[in-house]
Amino acid sequence: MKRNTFILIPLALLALTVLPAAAEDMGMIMPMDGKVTEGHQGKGTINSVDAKAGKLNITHGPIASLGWDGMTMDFEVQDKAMLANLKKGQKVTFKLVEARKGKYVISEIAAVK
Ligand SMILES: [Cu+2]
Repeated sequence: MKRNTFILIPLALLALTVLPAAAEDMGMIMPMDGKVTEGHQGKGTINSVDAKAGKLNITHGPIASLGWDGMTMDFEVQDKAMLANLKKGQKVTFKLVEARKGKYVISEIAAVK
């Protein structure tokens, strides 16, 4: 009995120290720069920007992860501030997240140099 206790207590302490460390590691290997985070990557060209409405029209290429063909369509952005430096004719890469069932909005967007 005494022997088991000596083994179990160190094991329990080990589990308590290892588990939070593992969770922290996972956070560290998933940078928040949009490259590894969840979402669907798209590429396209801006046709128009409606900064007031938080919308833009993009002609985008196929987005394989969504099974989308290339098309021209309107997108909403998560934050209107994202549109500040974007304008017609710019080539962009963007990331889509599902805001609600079947409704995809742009969570990140950047002009391609
Ligand atoms: Cu589309």
